[in-house]
Amino acid sequence: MTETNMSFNARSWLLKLLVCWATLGNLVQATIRPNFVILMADDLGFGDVGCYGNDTIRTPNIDSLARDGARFTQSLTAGATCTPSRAAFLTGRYPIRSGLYPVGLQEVILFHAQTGGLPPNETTFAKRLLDAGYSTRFVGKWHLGVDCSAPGDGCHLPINHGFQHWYGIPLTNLKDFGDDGDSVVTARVPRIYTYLYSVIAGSAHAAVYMFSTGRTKLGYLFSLVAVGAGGGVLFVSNFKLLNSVLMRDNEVVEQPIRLEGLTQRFVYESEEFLQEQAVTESPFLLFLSFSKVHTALVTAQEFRGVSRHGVYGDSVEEMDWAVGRILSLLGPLGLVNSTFVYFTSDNGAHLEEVGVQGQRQGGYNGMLRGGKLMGGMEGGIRVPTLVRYPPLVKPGLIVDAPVSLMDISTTLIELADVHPPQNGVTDGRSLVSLLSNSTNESPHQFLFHYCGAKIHAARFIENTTTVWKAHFAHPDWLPGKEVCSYTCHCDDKYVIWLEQPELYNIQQDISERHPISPKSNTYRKVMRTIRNAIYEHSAAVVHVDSQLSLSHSLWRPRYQPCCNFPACHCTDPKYP
Ligand SMILES: *[C@@H]1O[C@H](CO)[C@@H](O)[C@H](O)[C@H]1NC(C)=O
Ligand SMILES: *[C@@H]1O[C@H](CO)[C@@H](O)[C@H](O)[C@H]1NC(C)=O
Ligand SMILES: [Ca+2]
Repeated sequence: MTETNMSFNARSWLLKLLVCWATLGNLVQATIRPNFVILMADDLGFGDVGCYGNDTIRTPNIDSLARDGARFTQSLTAGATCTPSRAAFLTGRYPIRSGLYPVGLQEVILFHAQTGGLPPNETTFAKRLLDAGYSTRFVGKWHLGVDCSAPGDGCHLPINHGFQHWYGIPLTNLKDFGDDGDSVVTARVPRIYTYLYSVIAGSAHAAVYMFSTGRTKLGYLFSLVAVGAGGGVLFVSNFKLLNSVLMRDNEVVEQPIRLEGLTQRFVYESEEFLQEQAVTESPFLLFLSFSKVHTALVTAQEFRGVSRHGVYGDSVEEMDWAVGRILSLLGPLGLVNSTFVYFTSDNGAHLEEVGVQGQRQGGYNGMLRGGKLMGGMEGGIRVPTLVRYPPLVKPGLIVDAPVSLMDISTTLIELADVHPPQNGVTDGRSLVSLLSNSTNESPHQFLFHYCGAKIHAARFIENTTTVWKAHFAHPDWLPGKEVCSYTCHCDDKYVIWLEQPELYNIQQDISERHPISPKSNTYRKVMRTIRNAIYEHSAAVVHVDSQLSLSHSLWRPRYQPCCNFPACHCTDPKYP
């Protein structure tokens, strides 16, 4: 054999080996499908946990994910409040595409007996994983609707969106569900009772007058208005009874919810599922969606007064305990290496949240401007986000590239090796390359920061050191402050559209304190690029009707859950 021949053979042998290795790699990838544990906090701020620089709050378990996995420094939700953000998270699509945008002042689903929610034709990642053979479970807060077109059809519930079973709150935790008399309705509309009583009195008077002067049609009309307003009084004053509901699959199991110990129940339900799954062949998806740290801030007895930040801090620490319980179970079950753990928050901290005595009850967004419900304000959309998955992610990895919560859908689908395409446009991108540290570039070039149906801000990711953020609109903050009276709104009446949009290099100016001069070439060039991107994106968004429209949001008594009618009172028999 000549020398050339030999080296040729060696080369072809090496080539064969490489091909073989690559195929084997694919095979391994195809056969080992990871389990997924998704942990989602509610309203947890960017500055509320230890691994994001908070040195007075104790979150050792959440911090352990940063130590053992990846910490994202620029992870963005697709909405600055619960319902839209969660819809986008589950579908990998901007909430405008599924109709989860407000048309008035109702930014989220606020009560049970209405018909809006995540439409059944949307495909969640849970649905796709279920179709691919995953066991799926949802525990905790849903907040994406209940019924569509018949009382009790449960068509918006997790059970219709890819989860085999679920246990939790269809709505959200609300101040009204606590015991201190605080109410989100009266916080938003402080004089609601005065209004309603005035309407009742006024229209009753008018009705009497109309009847007495023989104008019976008008008389009936005014009577109807009076009765409607009376219904309003009943609804508002019984808000807790009517909406504090806990479900298992399609059944109401508790009303009103006992908030004390609820996190413990969520943990227990999750542990039960993990234990079942550890002995089965099929991979699983567990979505544990905490009702913390949204108000009402009620913790179990053993977490009361433990933190240095009042009842809010206690709630953060209780949630951290819960995260610890889940993580520490994966070890003994032998699931650490096969399980992709993701922790995030659905939106940033609610800066205006206060308790009955006016004490602050919202979280902290660190160096970021603004908070929850402020559309494109950074504090409302940049959230703590961590991933632990030992086969892919090296411990202590820090990812500075902008990513979106919408990316999780695509990432999970890729890791699970699921192929059939999703219904409609996907806005999420895979994070696999960032997580394996084979790139430090964002998978996005643009991200649009919506407030309701309108884009209030946008990001242009030029390269790893330059990320531009343009603001087109601001909330109409209280004079001299960067907060609204209780919540900001997306409705144009409550928004200031800027004549001169503001531009920042947010990669270097995290607090957005140094706007780029509008006179500069950079400003003109970058703004042109951003405007073009917005134009192209918006032109391609197919209109769908709002799920938060008035017609969806009228109170429908027939859709009202009520266990042990007419008491509307029951206690989950599993947790007596
Ligand atoms: C830590 O979080 C608490 C609770 O939100 C907040 O009040 C405090 O300012 C934060 N501290 C630091 C140093 O970030
Ligand atoms: C990133 O883009 C900016 C603005 O165009 C440019 O000044 C900078 O050199 C670029 N950096 C890299 C690493 O490409
Ligand atoms: Ca939230």
